[in-house]
Amino acid sequence: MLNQSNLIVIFSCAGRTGNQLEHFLGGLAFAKSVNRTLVLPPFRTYRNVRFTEWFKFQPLTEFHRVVLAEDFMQYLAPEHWPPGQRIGFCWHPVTSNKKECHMKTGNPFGPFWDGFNIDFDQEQPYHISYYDSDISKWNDLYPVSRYPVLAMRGAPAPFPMIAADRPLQKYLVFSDRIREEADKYIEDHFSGQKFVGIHLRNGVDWENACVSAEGKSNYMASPQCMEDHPGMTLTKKINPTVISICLFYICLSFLLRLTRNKVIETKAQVVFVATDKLPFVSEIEDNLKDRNVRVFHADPWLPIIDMAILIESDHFIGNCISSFTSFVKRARDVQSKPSSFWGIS
Ligand code: GFB
Repeated sequence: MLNQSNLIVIFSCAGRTGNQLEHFLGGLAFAKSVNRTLVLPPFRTYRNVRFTEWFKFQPLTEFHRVVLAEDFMQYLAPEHWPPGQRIGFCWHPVTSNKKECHMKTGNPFGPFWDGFNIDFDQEQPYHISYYDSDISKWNDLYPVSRYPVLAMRGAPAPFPMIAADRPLQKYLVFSDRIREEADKYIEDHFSGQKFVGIHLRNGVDWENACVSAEGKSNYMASPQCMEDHPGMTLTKKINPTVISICLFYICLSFLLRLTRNKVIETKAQVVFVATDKLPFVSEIEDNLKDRNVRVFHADPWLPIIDMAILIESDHFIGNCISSFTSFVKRARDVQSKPSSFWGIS
């Protein structure tokens, strides 16, 4: 397998965990549509995290040809993409006459490529949109014979990903290490018990996001819940005629009510809270005292462990505009597990 020259290297590490995973799946769909082998990039935390630290390699091969970035650099790059011939591609609107891609400008871009000692000899903006990503257009412009490797600054795919690509999630299977760590938490704390998993976003970046989202019908990951509610807008106000995605930030009683409803509906004995900041453990526990429900908050060293636990819950409540939620929701959808969103019950 490691002898081909129609490859695509996509830096899909813009943003944090949920963002990166969403970009990755968009890139995977794109690689398939242009029939180029996808180089599996590391994820970016404070370091480059080898793709297989988080996900298995094999399931992805059932969808498309892939090669690990580390293998690509060791075995293929010296022949097909040697220093001196490294072009960095990026998307600019057709109206733009910018000539640069700034492939390595800033963090995490610089450290990502530096992790492989990659420098670019040339930068080349492209203007084809994802929706035109048929093989002929790309091959006419960038034939494999001349461009054996396309290295891109970001996935040439929309963010959030298009609904049709969401089922690709099924090819993202956690590595044994991530699976075992999440399973161990469940085993040690509430083995065999039904649980409702909830995702709370209430850090300072979310406060700002809530302000920016106000009144919009589309913001960040919101298509995941807004697409079924045409004409509705995002708001943090309490208003039954609109979706109130940020509501729980200011209205704890709403959070408690929906959590309680889902606990009763699923006959859960446990609530598992994943959050970037405030878990409201005692508030949720007090509100469910009559049902003897226990509330857990793991605060794991890796956010992806929270995701892996949430995916296992009997019911999941997520945040409509969060891509962290999107990952969990997509993974549950492909397993036909039920989920709902704050503000939409
Ligand atoms: O995953 P992410 O892209 O989702 O970024 P959003 C949110 C980050 O916050 C995660 C932490 O990668 C984690 O580092 N985080 C959020 C959590 N929820 C949890 C949780 O339940 N458990 C743990 N352990 N960590 C976007 C950001 O976030 O929100 C943008 O990507 C920006 O940079 C925007 O900040 C407002 O889509 O929710």
